[in-house]
Amino acid sequence: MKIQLINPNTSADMTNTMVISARATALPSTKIIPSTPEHGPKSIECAFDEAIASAALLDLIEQGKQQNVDAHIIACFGDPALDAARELADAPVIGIAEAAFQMASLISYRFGVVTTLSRTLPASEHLLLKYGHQTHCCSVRATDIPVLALENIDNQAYQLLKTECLAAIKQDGAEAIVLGCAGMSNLVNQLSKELPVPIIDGVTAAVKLAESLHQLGLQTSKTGQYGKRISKPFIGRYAHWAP
Ligand code: 5HY
Repeated sequence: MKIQLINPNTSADMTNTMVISARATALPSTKIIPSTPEHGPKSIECAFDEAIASAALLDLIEQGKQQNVDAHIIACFGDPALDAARELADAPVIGIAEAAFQMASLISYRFGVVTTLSRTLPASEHLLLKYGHQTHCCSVRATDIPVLALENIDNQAYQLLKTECLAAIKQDGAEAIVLGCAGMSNLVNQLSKELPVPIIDGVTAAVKLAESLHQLGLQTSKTGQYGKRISKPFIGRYAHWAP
């Protein structure tokens, strides 16, 4: 199968990191096709960044469609434009936050989320509510490590991340930890060795969910919410979305 792995921010280094994690997890027969926008913020850390990144992301979903991919992954923990992408795509579209929450809820009764900036905590809380996981999530913690600092994470930042994971486990009762950024996918193996609970990275969780849906022959439902978008004139720089 072909999986389009979209990094919605414009950091090519971050795309490379997640591609390595995805390829290491995918079946040998799965092809991972990386996709990074040419325009937009270098990292997505607030609602403004997310709004600007979303339009470019939808262009990438359309490109993936033209390449006949079998699944699209939106590899940013805010799951930007996920519903819009599902309106556009026929193949499954998987957001890494939703994928990680789903996986965590299968293997733990209560899980914690450890993310980057405190600024992004409400975004994670909002997604937990939206997806109905709030009763099983007992902890949402920030490290205040900026997304781009993860590209070359130093020991001090790594220890900070580990400390917050431990606090989620010991103080908040987390039985599994969801890592709250696509740029943390290369840290999951080391953290898994050093922490006493399962550690879940959304990128690799999304790859395995995409493979499962493909093997089951399941596509995005085109009835109701994810039905085709309403056809209408679009003008200016968005004219390519006109019928
Ligand atoms: C992400 N931002 O996964 C999110 C994480 C965050 O550019 N890639 C980003 O901190 O919200």
